[in-house]
Amino acid sequence: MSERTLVLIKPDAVRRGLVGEIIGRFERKGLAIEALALRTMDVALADQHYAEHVERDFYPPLRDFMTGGSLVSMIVSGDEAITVVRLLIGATDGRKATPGSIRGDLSLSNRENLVHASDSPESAKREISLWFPELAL
Ligand code: 3AN
Repeated sequence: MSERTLVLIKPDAVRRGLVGEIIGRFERKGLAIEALALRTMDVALADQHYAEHVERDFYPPLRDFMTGGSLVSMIVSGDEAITVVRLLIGATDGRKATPGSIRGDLSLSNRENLVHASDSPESAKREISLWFPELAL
């Protein structure tokens, strides 16, 4: 039943000093941190990570934002972790995300929305192998 998911605590969250707040929510839920790194995303990794978005109008500003500062990459695990983490972070647009979720409580933006998390088992597998190739299964 235990699943692994790839979580990024985005540069806006690092700049705002929200890393501990966000990790704390995952820990208090009962999820486990299997791997964690502070790093930056270069353009090549951004193009791979966001492969489904690279042709979209919104991609250049998204890429600039995601490559513009340190972020925290993590593998988070636990029972149904992929779904549970998506529920904890809330809807993509922080203005519409439900209060109680990370974005609903802490973000007022569709782009600067603090956290990324894999949206399916296929995405989790692909993203873990991109960010933590040494830990891919
Ligand atoms: P999530 O992080 O909720 O999985 P994705 O991966 O679909 O959302 O989108 C990643 C980022 O791409 C969003 N945070 C947002 O900045 C941007 N984005 C996605 N879809 C749109 C859209 N339709 N219009 C504008 N920006 C978008």
